[in-house]
Amino acid sequence: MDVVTFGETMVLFTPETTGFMRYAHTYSRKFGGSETNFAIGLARLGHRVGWISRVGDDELGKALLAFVRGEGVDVSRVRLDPDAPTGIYFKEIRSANDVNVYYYRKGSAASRMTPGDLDEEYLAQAKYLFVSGITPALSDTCRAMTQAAITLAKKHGLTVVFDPNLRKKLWPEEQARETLLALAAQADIVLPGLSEGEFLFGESDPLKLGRRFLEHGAQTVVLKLGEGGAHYFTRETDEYIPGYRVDRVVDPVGAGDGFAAGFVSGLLDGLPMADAVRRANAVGAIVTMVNGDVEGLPERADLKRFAEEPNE
Ligand code: KDG
Repeated sequence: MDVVTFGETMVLFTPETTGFMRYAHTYSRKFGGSETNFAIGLARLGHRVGWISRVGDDELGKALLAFVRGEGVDVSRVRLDPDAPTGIYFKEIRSANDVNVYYYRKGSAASRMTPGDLDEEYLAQAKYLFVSGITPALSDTCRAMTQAAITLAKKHGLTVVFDPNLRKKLWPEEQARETLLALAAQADIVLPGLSEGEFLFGESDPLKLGRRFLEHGAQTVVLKLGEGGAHYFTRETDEYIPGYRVDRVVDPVGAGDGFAAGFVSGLLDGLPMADAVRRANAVGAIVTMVNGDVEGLPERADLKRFAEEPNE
């Protein structure tokens, strides 16, 4: 396994019509969750990736599991929980700039995960652990699991990649800030968006923000600037990498996970930091052109077409 991740994936219903969801009568059924969006992104680029989770032992949970498995992600560590349902979320796209998500996930199977859901041997053989700031927001036991995963990853020499993925609907702001800062301090690589950085450090200047994350503990920080691209910072250097122009954004949800997949894929391929960030920008941009959290994630040939990357 190159990468292991853990967290909740939900059944995603999207109205077939735009505008207020209250008027929608028909919905498409998809699946979405930050960590599987990321994992599927890596699998499409040919990497080996495993996902640890729980889903309900129900029809939707089985469909979700079959979907993620079918995308080439190892789901051997996912448990079916007979006592709790699979989480659901709705995505209302009023316009590309006005997307709302509505969660029905309280008490879901995944929110009942504990440190006991982690398999130490399984984690130990990977190179990277991807941690999303969504998991610690789900419950106290998920928060404990997140910390336990990082501790195990460090024990076994994995590189810990952390995306703060701030979701204000899930928890009180003060608790979110405190927890996400504590996790960022332990990660090797942090992938914050500009607004997440502002939320965590009260700093909006990208250059100062990048350095704040480094001082806080990370070895590498890649600050996501949306359409503007990204700026990476290491102990030695920093560089701004421009983004790609997208003709029409259809659905921005999942772009950050695609960005993370592109970046880690670049690192796994041994690319220099600037090129890994370029790949991250490309994957993130491609994702926005397609409706769905994962449907737009590119394969190597798509990346080559979009970003003139070599098609290895
Ligand atoms: O990054 C996209 C995710 O936010 C989406 O797939 C759903 O995992 C999700 C969440 O918790 O919002």
